[in-house]
Amino acid sequence: QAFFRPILSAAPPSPTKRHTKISVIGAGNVGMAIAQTILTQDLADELALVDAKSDKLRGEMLDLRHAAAFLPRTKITADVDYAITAGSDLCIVTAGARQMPGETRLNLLQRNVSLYRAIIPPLVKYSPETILLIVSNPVDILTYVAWKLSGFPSNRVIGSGTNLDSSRFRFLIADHLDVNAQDVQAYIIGEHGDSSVALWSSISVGGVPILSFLDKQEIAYEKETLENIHKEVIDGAYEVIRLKGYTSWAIGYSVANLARTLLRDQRRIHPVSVIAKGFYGIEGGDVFLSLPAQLGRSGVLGIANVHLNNEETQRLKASAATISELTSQLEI
Ligand code: 6V0
Repeated sequence: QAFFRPILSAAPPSPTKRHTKISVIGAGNVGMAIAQTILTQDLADELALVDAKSDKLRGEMLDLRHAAAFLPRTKITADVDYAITAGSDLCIVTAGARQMPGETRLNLLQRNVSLYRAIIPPLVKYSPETILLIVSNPVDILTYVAWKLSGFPSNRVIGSGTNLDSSRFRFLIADHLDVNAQDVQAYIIGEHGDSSVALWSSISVGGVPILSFLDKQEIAYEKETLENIHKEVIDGAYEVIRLKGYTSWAIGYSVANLARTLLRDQRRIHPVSVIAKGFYGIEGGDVFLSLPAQLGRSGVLGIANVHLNNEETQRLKASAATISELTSQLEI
């Protein structure tokens, strides 16, 4: 006998109510931080996890399932077989090889390209309409690789890029001024890494443009102070890795935030890795790097035209050249 006696007059579920499915590839520190943030924020009806290590994967799945009594209802599945990802609205890829002692960045990159050859085609096969959100490092180049391997239009392949760097930046500015980081509008764009570009000229706090405010009030500030804050953003990841071995919580929140904007069609602007040719004077080959992009249910909707001063434009072009140089050496 069924636990519930069905009420025959109850209306069937509305065909317009969408079932949202997210897949996370790579159940390591970053993948699991993303998964748990997605669950607590009620962003999906179904969450599928894929990893190459079956025991670890099953352990993570059971551990999350055991929290069901405290979470919004989400179906959680896990398998080494990509069939489990079928029909995903969003696939988040965090799988990546770790750098071996003495290994060059290019060599690591080439190993990650081989890994992506095994990951991207089955994701595309099982979810031809999905949005790919790339997190593994070097994220800008791997987003390019994922775009090439998927054959998707570029608006459906996005790298988490400097969304995290920008959040670190907003935290540091907020801390400096003793305000709420959510009231600080500030972007880091370009490469997720050492050549990123801080857009000082467009920072505002509660709608007040900061640098012109300081100029008008004749409040002196050192350019060095600004450089140091940017340096702290770049060094932030290295410091966390030195102290705890990996980064996880901030990237987890940052990626879940992107998932919300994409799947709930929030049309918010995020600095994420997108195809950059033709924007902000970036020419040459196809290169992915972070620009302030408007995101929604169909992926990248457009690129915001934030004002860049001359120095910022030059730095962005140099960042594009750095990434382009590495991309051109790849065998995909
Ligand atoms: P991790 O804890 O080693 O997890 C990686 C996972 O990938 C492991 O569980 C592996 O078993 C799995 N994996 C390896 N190969 C495959 C495969 N072929 N198929 C499926 N799964 C596989 O690393 P961690 O989670 O700490 O980092 C993951 C990646 O995210 C790394 O490349 C980091 O550099 C990158 N990050 C990117 C950030 C960003 O802002 N874009 C931020 C933090 C980390």
